[in-house]
Amino acid sequence: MERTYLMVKPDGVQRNLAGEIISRFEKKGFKIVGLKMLRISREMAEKHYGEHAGKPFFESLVGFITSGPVVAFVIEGKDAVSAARDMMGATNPLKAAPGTIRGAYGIDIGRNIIHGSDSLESAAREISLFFKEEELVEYSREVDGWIY
Ligand code: 3AN
Repeated sequence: MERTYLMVKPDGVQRNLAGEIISRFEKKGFKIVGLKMLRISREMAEKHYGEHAGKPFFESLVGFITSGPVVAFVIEGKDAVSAARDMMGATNPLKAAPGTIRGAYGIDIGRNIIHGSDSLESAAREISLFFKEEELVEYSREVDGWIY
């Protein structure tokens, strides 16, 4: 079982898409093990997007992600990291397949609605950046192991 870090970005919250997005992961069968709304500080944003430091869009990326509240959540399940990336769609929403989250709801690469960790290593790093250990819950569901 894997865990991955997901975040409805400020544009998704502004557009009232948070519930819809969380719902897609619930309906797919992933288990939500952490969930909160927060306003990201500049310091956290620079850590989170560290790999993009120096790129031409870095300042606008940090400015955007700190511009309003986000909804951060952690899901758990089989191949969670890559499955969530597939459900999100390509970085550029205009290139994202229509059934994906970005393909369904976005147009602009700078406002692409959702973030999801791109590897198991990033997932571990991002989960610990945004969630304290005690904010993540362990629980079992009746359906664990046999239904999605
Ligand atoms: P993804 O979010 O699909 O993992 P990354 O990690 O390559 O994509 O980029 C992180 C974020 O940086 C993207 N979600 C997007 O908002 C922004 N971004 C990436 N490439 C560009 C670009 N060429 N112009 C503007 N923003 C970009």
